[in-house]
Amino acid sequence: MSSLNWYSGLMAKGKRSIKQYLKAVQLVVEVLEARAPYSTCNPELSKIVGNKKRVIVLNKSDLADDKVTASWQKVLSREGQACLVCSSKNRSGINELLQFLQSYGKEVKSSSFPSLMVVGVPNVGKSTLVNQLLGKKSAATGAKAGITKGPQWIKVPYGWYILDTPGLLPLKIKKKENIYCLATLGSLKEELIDAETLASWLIDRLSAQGVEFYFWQKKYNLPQEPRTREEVIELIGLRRGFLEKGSEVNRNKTSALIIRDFRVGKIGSFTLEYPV
Ligand SMILES: Nc1nc2c(ncn2[C@@H]2O[C@H](COP(=O)(O)OP(=O)(O)OP(=O)(O)O)[C@@H](O)[C@H]2O)c(=O)[nH]1
Ligand SMILES: [Mg+2]
Repeated sequence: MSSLNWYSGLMAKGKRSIKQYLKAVQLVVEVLEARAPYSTCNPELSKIVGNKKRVIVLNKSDLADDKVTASWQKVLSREGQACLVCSSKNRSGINELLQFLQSYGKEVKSSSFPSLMVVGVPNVGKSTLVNQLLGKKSAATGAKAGITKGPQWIKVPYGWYILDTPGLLPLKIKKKENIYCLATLGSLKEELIDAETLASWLIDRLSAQGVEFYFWQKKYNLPQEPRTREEVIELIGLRRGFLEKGSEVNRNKTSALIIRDFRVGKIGSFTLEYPV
């Protein structure tokens, strides 16, 4: 996708800095979004990490379908790979991660304190997770991609040093499907995909997973049941009073609302990708 090109310089720099710090750490915590573990897994990161000990964290589990998350955990834990399920919002799974650090810390042979690096694509909750491990706010967080600008070292209890890193996207994302998942979850800059195109894709995606048009009526308190995805946007816009001159619905603004609502779980706990 050509509009991703301007990102490349930034991402190449991030990749180099991760490569450089990797030598100094004994563990990599790879954060994936529980709602789309496939799209939020950056194969380039996995390649850089190589044989270094790694633990996968399926974060934002509070926003995902629990059953599907459990299946993902099973699949990702194959072949001895550690995989934990966390919500950095409600702290679930954080104690398990701390226990893992405590016990793995004893195994690590290091001249000083052991250290780990938190990696992942933008907006999956890396900095929020670091703050939860720390028990207080220390890493900057935010609801859009690119909040962490440079690597930052933070010391947590249990003797570990933690390096929080900026989100890193693959330089090339081939499948439209992966790009749309990343955009829906806020891992891409908003300008990259037009809001209406993305919201329409999301409505279709949820329909394919059994979310009927009646669901939208109930969720947004619409006066009638939409019959098409266009009507979903139209009726939500009308309901919210997102009107332009001439009383036409501002579809762009309405679409942006739908995406935002999905992103923070206001629409419900839906996983976008299932393990195969
Ligand atoms: N519901 C929910 N929201 C979360 C969770 N973890 C993080 N968030 C929210 O997701 C947004 C992004 O969190 P960050 O911690 O800044 O994400 P990041 O991966 O550090 O992002 P970059 O630094 O931009 O790569 C923030 O609005 C957080 O409050 C979680 O487990 N559940
Ligand atoms: Mg961050």
